[in-house]
Amino acid sequence: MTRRANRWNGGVIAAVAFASLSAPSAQAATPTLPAIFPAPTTMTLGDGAIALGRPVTLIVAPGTEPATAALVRTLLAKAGIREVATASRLPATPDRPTIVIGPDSAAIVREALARSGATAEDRTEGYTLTTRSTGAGLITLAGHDADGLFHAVQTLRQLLARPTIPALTIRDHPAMPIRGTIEGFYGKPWSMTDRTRHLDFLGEMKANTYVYSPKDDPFARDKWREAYPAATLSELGTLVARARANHVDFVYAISPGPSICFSNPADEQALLRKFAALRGIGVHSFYVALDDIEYQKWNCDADKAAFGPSGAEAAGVAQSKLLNAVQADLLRQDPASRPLIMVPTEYYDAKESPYKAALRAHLNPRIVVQWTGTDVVPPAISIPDAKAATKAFGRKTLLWDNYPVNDYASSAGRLLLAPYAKREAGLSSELTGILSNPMNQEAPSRIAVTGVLAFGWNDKGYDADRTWHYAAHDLAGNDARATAALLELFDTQHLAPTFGSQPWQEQAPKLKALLDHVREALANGDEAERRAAIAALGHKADALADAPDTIRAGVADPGFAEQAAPWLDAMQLWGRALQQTAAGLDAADRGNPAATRYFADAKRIAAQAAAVQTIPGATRFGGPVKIADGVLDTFVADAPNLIAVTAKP
Ligand code: 14T
Repeated sequence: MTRRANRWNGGVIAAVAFASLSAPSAQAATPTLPAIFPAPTTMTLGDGAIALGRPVTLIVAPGTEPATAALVRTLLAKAGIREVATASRLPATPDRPTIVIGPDSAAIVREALARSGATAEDRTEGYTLTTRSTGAGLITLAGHDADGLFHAVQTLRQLLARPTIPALTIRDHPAMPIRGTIEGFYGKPWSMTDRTRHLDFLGEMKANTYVYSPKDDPFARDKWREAYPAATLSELGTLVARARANHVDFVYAISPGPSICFSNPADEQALLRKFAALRGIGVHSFYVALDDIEYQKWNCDADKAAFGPSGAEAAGVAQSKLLNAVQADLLRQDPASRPLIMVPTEYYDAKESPYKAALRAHLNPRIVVQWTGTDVVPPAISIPDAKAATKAFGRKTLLWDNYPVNDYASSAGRLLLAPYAKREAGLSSELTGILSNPMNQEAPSRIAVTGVLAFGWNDKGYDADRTWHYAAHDLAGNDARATAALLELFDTQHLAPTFGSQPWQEQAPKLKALLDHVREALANGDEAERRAAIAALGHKADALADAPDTIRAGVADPGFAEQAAPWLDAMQLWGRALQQTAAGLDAADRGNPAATRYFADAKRIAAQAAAVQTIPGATRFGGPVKIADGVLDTFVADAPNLIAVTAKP
């Protein structure tokens, strides 16, 4: 018998004993519907299951990208399947589990689908994955296109984490055509290592877009006319290849707004020259960002002569002219190129305005327009909000979702680790897609971004909490203890601020419920209730104090512990402060005057905890790290006043 971490299923992570992988013990376990993230469009359970861990046969249909076939082999090896034979024909009854992969146009794939009673999925990026348990088992991955087949393999990757694959049929395709991230924040850009890991993560999550737009790359904004140094260009080229390997479209964004002279042909040429250099390293998709610029004043006198007096409407006309020229050039260079994407200067609302009317009237309808929802960091996004944006911008928009970005003043000292929530199911019919603007910290960003990508893939089947748990589990390398420790941390970083005073996600809901219960028991409970509440508080304090070490040891990705280091340090100290607080309450409740000393220790450790600083330069606004602020700090401060310290005779 081997012990393995079970998959996440329905809200409980448990280490469950399974029969050895090498024994064909499919009959032993009752097949259950797997949890796959992003949730597939449809998934139905059949009869029986296929036991893996023994030699399999792999049939790669003509038309399969060699890299996709190689990925299947890698995943099988990782799942402990050491022997993989190849074949080019389907056996009448397979004596080994047989895996067929390929485009759904290939005859052998069609034959395999038919044997399983399944049909091909005909949507862009779609696939069918069907397994049947007859004989030794048949697993078919049929891609509608190369991207769809790659996505099918990502689903297989999640299925291979189980000891047996149940008989099932998945037909799947994305609800939104564009899903991904825009590295669009202020402050320290991601490192090339961060980006490489992120592109691999996007591939695993069936995303298809990464926009390169760090505000602090001088060659993309202030010095936009200047060529990249050769070394930087070559590093970007490596990223572009990594994106392609992950079936992710690498989009290069330029921000000429701070200095461009719209009527100067030399500036238009400079922009096209910059794009041409990036085309030289394999970039085929481009973006012009016009956010956070002064659009009421021209940058040159010539623009006044060309477009009239400066103002929002004239800016809309001038921007449209530039963007239309860029779009025309893209098609000239590459007729198969993706549409140009832009973010307008008025990206933060869907209100009718002279600027938006100018864009509507002049901007080539092929060009994709982004907006952020209302107020830059919106408290929620509804279908009517998106409809208003469609109307204002004259086309379906691509949402720029400013979550979990933490580059603004009210996010200082925070990681944003709450589930991705408050986006209305059904937005897929009103948006062309969603790009998440992540945090300066790449690895912690994946918690929220997993939610964004799962929502973009299947907004109607999206479950914020379950996806959040999956993200924790995945980051923890499927380790149950590390997952639980991560969830403790996430609860202390649950608050999501807006630009206003009202956060859109509350702080530390789980810890708050427990602390409220302790307050309640102290105020109104009998002795047994007080003791039980104080004991629960002690356990919670232990969990908080222990989580950082568990995370440092248990989360496989070194980027996470590095980037979250100050939060882990501060959390450990806050956990210890709460341990002393619990000891103080317990002592006081038993009439032990040592309570005073415990409370004093708690206060001292809390002061140390509150002094932990963010890594200098890691974010635009730094400062003290916040841990469950407004919940944990207030409780530690209040605790000595909740109970009298008197010696029992
Ligand atoms: F273009 C956009 F959609 C956008 O959101 N632009 C910036 C973005 O780079 C930044 O990461 C994000 C969050 O701070 O908000 C925008 O930047 C702002 C917006 C403001 F209203 C920065 C300061 C502001 F006052």
